Amino acid sequence: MSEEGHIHPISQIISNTEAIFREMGFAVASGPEMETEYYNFDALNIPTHHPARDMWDTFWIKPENARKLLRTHTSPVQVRYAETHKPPIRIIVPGKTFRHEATDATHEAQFFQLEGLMIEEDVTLANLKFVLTNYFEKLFDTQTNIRFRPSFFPFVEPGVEIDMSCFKCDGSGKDCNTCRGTGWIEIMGAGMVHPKVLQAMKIDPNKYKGFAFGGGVDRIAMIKYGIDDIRSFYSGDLRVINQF
Ligand code: 2U9
Repeated sequence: MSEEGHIHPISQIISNTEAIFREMGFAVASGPEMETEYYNFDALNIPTHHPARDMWDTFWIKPENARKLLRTHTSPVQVRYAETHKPPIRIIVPGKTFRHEATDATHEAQFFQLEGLMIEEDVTLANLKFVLTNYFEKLFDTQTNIRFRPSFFPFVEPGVEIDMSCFKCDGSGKDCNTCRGTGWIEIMGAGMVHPKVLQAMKIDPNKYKGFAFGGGVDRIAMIKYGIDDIRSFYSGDLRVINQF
């Protein structure tokens, strides 16, 4: 076996993603992993009593009354970016995120997210559809369709779940492990940025609109490479990692 090192599969997804979005005029932004309650929750229209704020879902930094935490999504980076940049804004934010939860095959207490934000005068979900279709086509190297299903996230209105067409089969394969014969793969959430979130970023919701999306990089890597246990990425077992 070769002794040469190589790039971790999660890092491969992130660098391919950055290249694809840069071609579409998106900048890549980053920010702190330790956040304040304001940037992680309040600015994103997540109500005070939302269960995500619970000490069982979020790692709070001691002393708890300092209201600092490990970010549960990369969304605070978009809020910070909007404080220092005027629209038009086109950014993606890949980065490490944290949830205080039990680990199993599809959950880790530490994982990677990919979020994106585009704010201009006339942005719609049609633009989101184009941008994400192009992203999936380049990342999975195949012709792709996407569909929206109605959903809810406090920071967007309307909110949608995004499915991409299966890149392994045409939907007729009942035994397809990737889409379980449905032809569709749940890949991300998205929506139009909520007016209250635009206001928190000091952007006039009457003048500007924006779309935002978010998903797990680990999940994208698991789908792309057919990995069924998220813990494989962090186990340090070279027999797993060297396959990708
Ligand atoms: C700003 C405004 C809006 C980012 C978004 C989602 C929908 C979403 C989850 C997918 C699975 C997180 O990894 S996950 O647990 N996220 O569905 N994220 S819209 O919306 C934003 C972000 C920043 C300023």
